[in-house]
Amino acid sequence: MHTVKMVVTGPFNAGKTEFISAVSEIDVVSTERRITDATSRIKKETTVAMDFGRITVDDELVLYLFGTPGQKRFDFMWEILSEGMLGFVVLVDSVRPETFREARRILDVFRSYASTPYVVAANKQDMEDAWSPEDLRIALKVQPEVKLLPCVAKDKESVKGVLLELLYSILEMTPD
Ligand SMILES: Nc1nc2c(ncn2[C@@H]2O[C@H](COP(=O)(O)OP(=O)(O)OP(=O)(O)O)[C@@H](O)[C@H]2O)c(=O)[nH]1
Ligand SMILES: [Mg+2]
Repeated sequence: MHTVKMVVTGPFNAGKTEFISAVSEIDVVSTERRITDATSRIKKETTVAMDFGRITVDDELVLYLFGTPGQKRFDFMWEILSEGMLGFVVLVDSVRPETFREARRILDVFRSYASTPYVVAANKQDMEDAWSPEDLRIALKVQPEVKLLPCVAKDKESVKGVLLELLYSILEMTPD
């Protein structure tokens, strides 16, 4: 049995908790707490430490998913959560261009932790104002060889698609 640790990161409100909840076969261990500052106008709860979920791919392979907090004040958790990861997903909130710069910063921070494969997921593609993956690639300056995938975190199949692409990239790096 092989286990693969993947980290799901991205800016505040990008959909990380939703993403892990959509595919996890166990109840997600989440650490959401009520927001008491000005960001509460965006949503009522935020991840303060981590989300944890698990998905069995087949008899041989189990994925462990760790979601990070998005708010900057909890970013001390990022490096801890990245320990031992084999790959990561950067979730982008495709409807909030004001968060794209932060998404790019997070991508660079996680790349500095480990030179593992990663994919960028353009989340909330079901929303009318969503930027297309192609436009996001330009805005975030994502290199052509990096996978930038459309995503709807509420949709299990969509999330599975993103995780499989990351898994393929990981398997390409580790022959046998
Ligand atoms: N329409 C739509 N809404 C989404 C999607 N993904 C997430 N959301 C919504 O976006 C909001 C934020 O989702 P969360 O999963 O809490 O975001 P997060 O990245 O975990 O946020 P923090 O932990 O606070 O950084 C919630 O209201 C979700 O229901 C999506 O693909 N489509
Ligand atoms: Mg969260």
